[in-house]
Amino acid sequence: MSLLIRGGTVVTADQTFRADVYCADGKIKAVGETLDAPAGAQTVDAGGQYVMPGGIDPHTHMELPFMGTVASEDFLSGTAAGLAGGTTMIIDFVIPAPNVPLLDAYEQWMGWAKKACADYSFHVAITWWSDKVREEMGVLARDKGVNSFKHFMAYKGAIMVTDEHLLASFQRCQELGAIATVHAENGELVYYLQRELVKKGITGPEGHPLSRPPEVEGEAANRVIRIAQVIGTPVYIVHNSCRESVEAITRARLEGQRVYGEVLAGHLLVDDSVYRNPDWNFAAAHVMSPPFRPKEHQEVLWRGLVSGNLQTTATDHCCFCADQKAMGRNDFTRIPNGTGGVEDRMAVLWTHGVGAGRITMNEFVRITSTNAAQIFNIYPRKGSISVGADADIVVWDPAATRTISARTHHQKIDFNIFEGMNVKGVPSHTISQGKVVYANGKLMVEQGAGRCIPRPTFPTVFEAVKKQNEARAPRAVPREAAE
Ligand code: DUC
Ligand code: ZN
Ligand code: ZN
Repeated sequence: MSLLIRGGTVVTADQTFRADVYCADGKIKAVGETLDAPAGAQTVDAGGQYVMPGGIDPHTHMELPFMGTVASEDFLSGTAAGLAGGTTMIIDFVIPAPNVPLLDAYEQWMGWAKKACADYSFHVAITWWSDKVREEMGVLARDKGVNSFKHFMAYKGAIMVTDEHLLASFQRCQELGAIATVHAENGELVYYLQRELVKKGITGPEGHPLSRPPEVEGEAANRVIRIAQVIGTPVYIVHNSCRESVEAITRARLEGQRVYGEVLAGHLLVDDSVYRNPDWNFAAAHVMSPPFRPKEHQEVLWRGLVSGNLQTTATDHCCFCADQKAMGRNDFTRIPNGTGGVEDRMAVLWTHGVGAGRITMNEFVRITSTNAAQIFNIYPRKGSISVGADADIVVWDPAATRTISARTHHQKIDFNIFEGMNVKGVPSHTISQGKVVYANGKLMVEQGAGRCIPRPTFPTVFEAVKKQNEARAPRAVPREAAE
């Protein structure tokens, strides 16, 4: 099975050039100005279009059991929707309930993901702590290709970790050369504010953003950055939504700390007015954490991407339909948190990023694919158009348009936070492992074709951070030895 993508302009994180791309056996075999199609090869005409690395969404939650229900999008429908939008790989999360062994949860998620039609990988969440957790982190890192562990600083009484356990896990990450990722919101403050609001009779979705103001996110971001600094471990903060956390990341990066920041397509474009909509269902459909913010935060997020202080874009794709959201009809704290977006991220970012003149095409590739591949250590297998890379490619038609709608999207959710948005620039073809799986509006996916992509740990970066820390810290010498 071979494929020639002919006549397009290749756009990567650092170059734009005219080239054909030849793929066989799931890999890119040649990139050159005029390539001949071998006998039997399928051809895709990319004339007038851009040929880019397929998108990587580093933050999704397919079929997640959460807040008393299960996310409606499964691994097959979710990866298919991603492919329809030009995303060829997701990194999802194994989230063990407290006291559940990490490896049991990992196997459970692996079982669910077997039906995926595009490649995937897993971060694993640390929701409790014991010697066994410590040991299983090692097994996951060494034998299962897990190089990132997630920590929820919110969701008290459920999956939130204490600072004590966060610290223990960060130390273990440092030993293993695995990256610590964090949902940064102060869970105690959220819990306190939720109770206060409900006491005052504020029980509708308008209470959601009031219970999670930017200060709650900023405090947690600052705290976790300092914890990571003291432990001497790199840290990746997911879904930064506001000025406060972007400032914390920027400050730390200026100090030379290895801190990475992700932003969601939704936070760049949807603002908090949605929670004041008189239609309860509409407002509840937007309940996710962190919440959508007042408009002024959006420009800060865009600037974060342009300056490089934020490196990746994601969706936190975690779908709940109206009947599930209704669980919180009388109490906003019980509305399942989550929205969709895996299908729309690329088009929305192209339109409002490249189309609006905020970012270049190369920056688009960086923030939708290459940076995630580099940070999570799967580059250049993913995130590049180069010989030897996986043939995960999107052929992007910059002139084509689409109006986003829940009526026409492929996502398994009855709502779309970008409803009615006109996007200019959409995929004409998506290629996964060298096969055309989406062409001009038609999906041709194969259940189970997706593979779990191992991500090796990166101890050398960690050695550098450790040395840098030792050089900076005052020498810890016992008093007698110093005398
Ligand atoms: N936020 C959400 O909105 N949903 C899933 C988990 C999260 O952190
Ligand atoms: Zn989160
Ligand atoms: Zn999430």
